[in-house]
Amino acid sequence: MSELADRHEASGKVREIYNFGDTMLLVASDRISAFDVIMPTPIPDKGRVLTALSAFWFERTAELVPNHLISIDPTQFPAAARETPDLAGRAMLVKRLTMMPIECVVRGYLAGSGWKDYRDTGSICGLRLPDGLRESERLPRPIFTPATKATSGHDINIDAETARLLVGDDARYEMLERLSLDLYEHASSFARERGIIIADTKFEFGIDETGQLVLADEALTSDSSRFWPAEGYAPGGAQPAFDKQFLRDWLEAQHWNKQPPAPELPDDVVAGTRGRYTEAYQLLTGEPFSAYLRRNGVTP
Ligand code: Q0Z
Repeated sequence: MSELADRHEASGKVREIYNFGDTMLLVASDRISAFDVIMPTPIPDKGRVLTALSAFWFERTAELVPNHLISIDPTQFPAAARETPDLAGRAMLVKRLTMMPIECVVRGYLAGSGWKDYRDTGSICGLRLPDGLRESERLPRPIFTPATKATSGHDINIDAETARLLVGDDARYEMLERLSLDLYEHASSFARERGIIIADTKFEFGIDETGQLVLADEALTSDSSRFWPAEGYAPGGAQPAFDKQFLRDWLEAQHWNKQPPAPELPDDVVAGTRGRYTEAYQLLTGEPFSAYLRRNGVTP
């Protein structure tokens, strides 16, 4: 077994955590899920695009809130992680924090569970919204809609009172809300000018050794957010996902029953989906994804 495998700490659906004591390595794989099922075929560089986007946003938002990123440069990684070639560009060395027990979700548009809750109750997380809003409509202003990390499956929306109790400190809860709204405002306006609507996004925060709130996990990626192409945006129905719509459309046409195992993906679907991820990177950062790969020593 490799030195790295000995340090494995946790697995997400498409990511892994390795333990280095006060630091940890977050590794984004090329696995992709659709309709809540992991595909048997990876999307080359998908994990690198998501790591690149997180690193881009951490740099751009460092003036708003400190974040957990130490480095994506493998020469800065602990020895046990330095030599694993596939890690280049897809791994983040981060500071270990004490994580907050809520997911900090911000919604600027009415989609997903937010749309369903609004349609059924007129509210999301106890926040009353105007009547007559349509699916995917832009909200009068972005809203903070906390959720809890469900042990199995999807997050559970909670009201502010429940979230306050979980956080245990009103001032800290209000700081999480303010930071989340500020981050969303900054990132969504930046992205919108570049052709991407960030309909909603989920932040995770932790507390460092000095008691300060720190932005953690991945941030403002298409896995932690809904990215929609601004071109063709049309409220009144579901919007296509910037990254996964090509794959979803192909899967729908296969009449797959959405139970595992998913069908193997043909080369054109893999290439088309990879192209959506790299296009999102290029639109947001203004540089071709190949520049990120070269800068970070990723060799074919
Ligand atoms: C993030 C997750 C992943 C599985 C724990 N800086 C931090 N300090 C302490 N804990 C975390 C972080 Cl980012 C932490 N997760 C989410 C990520 C695989 C689960 F890559 N869990």
